[in-house]
Amino acid sequence: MKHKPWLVFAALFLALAFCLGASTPPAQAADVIELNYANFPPPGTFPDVQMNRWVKEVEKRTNGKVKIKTFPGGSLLNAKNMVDGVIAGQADIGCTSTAYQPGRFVVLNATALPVGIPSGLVGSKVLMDLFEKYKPKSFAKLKMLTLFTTSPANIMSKDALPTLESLKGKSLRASGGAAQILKAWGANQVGMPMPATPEALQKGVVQGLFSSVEVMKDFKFAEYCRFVTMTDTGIYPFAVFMNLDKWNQLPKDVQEVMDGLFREQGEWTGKYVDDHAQEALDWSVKTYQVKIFALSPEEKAKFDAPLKPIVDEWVKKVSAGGVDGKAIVADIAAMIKKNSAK
Ligand code: 3IO
Repeated sequence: MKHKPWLVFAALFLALAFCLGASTPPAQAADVIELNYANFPPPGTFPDVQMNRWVKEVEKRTNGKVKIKTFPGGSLLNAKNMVDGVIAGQADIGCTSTAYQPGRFVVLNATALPVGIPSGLVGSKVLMDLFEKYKPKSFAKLKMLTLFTTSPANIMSKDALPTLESLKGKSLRASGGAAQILKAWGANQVGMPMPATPEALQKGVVQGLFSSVEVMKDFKFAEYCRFVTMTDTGIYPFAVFMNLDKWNQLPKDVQEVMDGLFREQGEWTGKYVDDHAQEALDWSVKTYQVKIFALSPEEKAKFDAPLKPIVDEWVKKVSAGGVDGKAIVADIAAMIKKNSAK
């Protein structure tokens, strides 16, 4: 073997660098805890806005001790693999709509039944109350950071759908509890996560969607959907959670900052989505002359009638699986009342 003096130099250099590295006090940068946060919808949508608000508050309240890198638009994890991805540590923090896995998050998804949640703010408070009371096993491997809901769902469509009769056979997009509501109304319900909806609308796979109306502006759905029917029923629940090992490694003061944000962030988001839904409707009317149908009391009664069996059927179904559905529904009713009074 030929002698290679540069190898000796390289080895010496590395050994010296190692000794120096080990004896030098850790650099400032090493004190910063870096976390990443995966989100499924694109920038500017309400789950993205709340993510940026939370990140800013955590960085501020920990005096820069925590630095969080955000991955919106499914760039790290998407709607369907968010929860398992965070459990596996592919991201430290994740945000998803639990409606995309209705059979997995039974307790939280009960809020998406037609139980009369009047707003995103009340919905968010109810969802947090429910989580704290039931501590669902489906989140046992995660640390919950906050919870919130959308505003009540309305129908956004290419054609005018002002009556229950006009929904029959229309292909409309919805997921989770909202999907059950659409089916009860006789629409042809098509399930897909929100980020897949713009293409489905463009290609004519669906003729509209059923969700909270801030998407009219944030996803520019008003360009396709020139009609909104104000059904104001059904919400989508959202959860933001952290990998449990990551959480357990955080210093106590950082954990306290995040725990202190649990309720504040959920309520902030509920209020934001309510305000933004109204703003988006006004914008849609002004920009695209979108027509909004309010339901007359008679028409409202027609929309409500087919929804009555949904809750009872859900109670029967989950009770067979060992979940006390009746207690959950009763608790939600009481929590709506309590949180609407304030
Ligand atoms: C939603 C999801 C991503 C971005 C904006 C949004 N507004 C309402 C939702 C609710 C939802 O999850 C859905 O699929 O309709």
